[in-house]
Amino acid sequence: MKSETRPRIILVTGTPGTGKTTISKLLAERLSGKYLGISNLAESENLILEKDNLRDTLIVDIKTLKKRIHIIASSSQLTVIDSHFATDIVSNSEVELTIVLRRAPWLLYKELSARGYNSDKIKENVEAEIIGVCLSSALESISRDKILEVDTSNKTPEEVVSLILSVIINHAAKSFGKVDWMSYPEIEALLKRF
Ligand code: DAT
Repeated sequence: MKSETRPRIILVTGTPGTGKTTISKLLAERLSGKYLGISNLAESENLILEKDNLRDTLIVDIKTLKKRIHIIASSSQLTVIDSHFATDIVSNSEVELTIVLRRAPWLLYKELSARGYNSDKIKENVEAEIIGVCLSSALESISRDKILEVDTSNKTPEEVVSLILSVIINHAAKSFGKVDWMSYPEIEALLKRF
């Protein structure tokens, strides 16, 4: 009888600039898996429904995207998916682990400014990080025992990946909900910029 192993999917989510692409690629490499960047996939396969010029963001065809992800992930033993809306595109039952990357909002501000994002887009993303939008959306669809929150601030990508590998390989305890940016003194000066 042919034995069927279900393809493994690890989601990496987080506000833009928290380090998803860097960490997902490194993690996929360490686990000999496939890296799948959802923004690139949506653009290369023409799954952009419209451009929201006001928010400088893309509206994607989620339904078709989900089907494509399913097909792509089925062709590999392990896929690391990089997307800031990752939890909308893969269901809880398909996911082994969801990693929510966090980054201190004042560092995120620097990162997004260096990218040349406009001030409204910086504000939107920094505020989303402060209130933890990506963690909330992960909690809406992914079970709590599959969520790992990692603060990438002041760590190297290698340090972040070894922390994640200690959970995946050595079953180190996962946690989330410990990040509270509002309790840091830096937040006051940052908010005054907006
Ligand atoms: P995202 O995909 O979330 O937009 P990115 O990986 O494209 O983020 O960019 C993150 C930038 O920050 C990249 O230039 C690498 C840098 N960086 C510094 N420390 C990092 C860390 N601990 N983890 C991930 N990226 C880090």
